[in-house]
Amino acid sequence: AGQSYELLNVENVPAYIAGRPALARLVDPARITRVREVGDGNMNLVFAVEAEDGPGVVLKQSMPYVRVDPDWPITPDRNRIEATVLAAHGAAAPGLVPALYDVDETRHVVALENLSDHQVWRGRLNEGLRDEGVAGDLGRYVARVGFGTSVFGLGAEAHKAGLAASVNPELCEITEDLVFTEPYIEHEHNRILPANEPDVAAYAGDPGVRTAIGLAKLAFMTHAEALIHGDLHTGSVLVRAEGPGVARSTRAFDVEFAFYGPVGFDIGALWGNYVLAAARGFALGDEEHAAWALGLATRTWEAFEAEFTALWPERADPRVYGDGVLAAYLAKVHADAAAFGAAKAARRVIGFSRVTDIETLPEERRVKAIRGVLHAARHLLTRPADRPEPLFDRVGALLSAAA
Ligand code: SR1
Ligand code: MG
Repeated sequence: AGQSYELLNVENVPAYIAGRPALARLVDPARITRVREVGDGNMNLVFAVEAEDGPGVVLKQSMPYVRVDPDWPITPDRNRIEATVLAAHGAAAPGLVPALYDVDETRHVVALENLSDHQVWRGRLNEGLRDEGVAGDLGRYVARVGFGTSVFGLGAEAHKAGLAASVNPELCEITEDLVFTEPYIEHEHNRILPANEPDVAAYAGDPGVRTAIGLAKLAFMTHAEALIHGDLHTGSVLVRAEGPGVARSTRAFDVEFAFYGPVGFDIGALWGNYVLAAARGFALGDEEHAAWALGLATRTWEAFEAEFTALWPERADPRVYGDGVLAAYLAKVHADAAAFGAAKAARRVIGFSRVTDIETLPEERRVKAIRGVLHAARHLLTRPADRPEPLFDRVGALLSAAA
């Protein structure tokens, strides 16, 4: 794809910082000690900048294409969208996203808080580490954003303005295709191990699954409830573990897929990734870790429900939105999350963009883990009305049986 602006690299980052007054005040270009390319996502370039004194900075630059596939054009304006959303999420959920320092709409760079003392949660889960409190922090994050950017939190006028300012059609189309369409059709993006072909055929060919996925896609495309994260998997979460003299810190990052969508999509993204983490645990014979990972679904849900309920008295129009509406809305988010969680787990074992939880397993174990994930996804799609405990008890039984 054509590109009319200079990309960052480890050599030109100091000069870039020198040319941005807001950054040069934060990091003296002459005192930079190290620049590392640390991006491990599919989309962007990410550089961590360390300085002799001070906390440094992270620079994230969007190209006009997908990082892992330069033949796939995509708007670099995703970078500006990310900055706008980060500011809104930072206001709604202080301390749960990285701080935003600078936005460069010409070279499509955002400057963010350097969180090098944090690690990506997916990696920690893969190592079998159990960070207590993170799932609850994320439930609170989704609740604060889900309330604070909604009609409930903003009132009618500001909600409409927020919605109009946050349309993100190209990134939404990626999700519509990769999560809700491609895994259910023959597509060149799909990669299926021969031993899993019958599993995928049974899952994607199930009429109940197909109807539930179709309805989930419709909800994703039309339910403009709040300015959701839009890609809240465990690789979009940074964690600093609690230790002597160190407080736990949880930050949701990478909000470029954000748009006004259904709040259950963010809860579901977490649930789907807990299922993947649990499938890995069962495949490796670590039932204890698998059970812990599945228990995170309840931790996230309970924290979400408690925080949203605590915010409810602040709602804009209590004349109409009474407590019956709260109960019914929470039930809707829960049911949505089950379907979205299934879609998010299944896409990672059928389609484009895989996850290390599954991909780093030896092939024989991977086949079983994928089978378990598809059984679990089918259950989540066809029994969405259950509460988390029984729903995820059954999910655990299905994952364990497949392993
Ligand atoms: C082009 S790859 C896009 C995927 O990576 C992101 O993390 C999202 O999950 C998206 O579906
Ligand atoms: Mg990402």
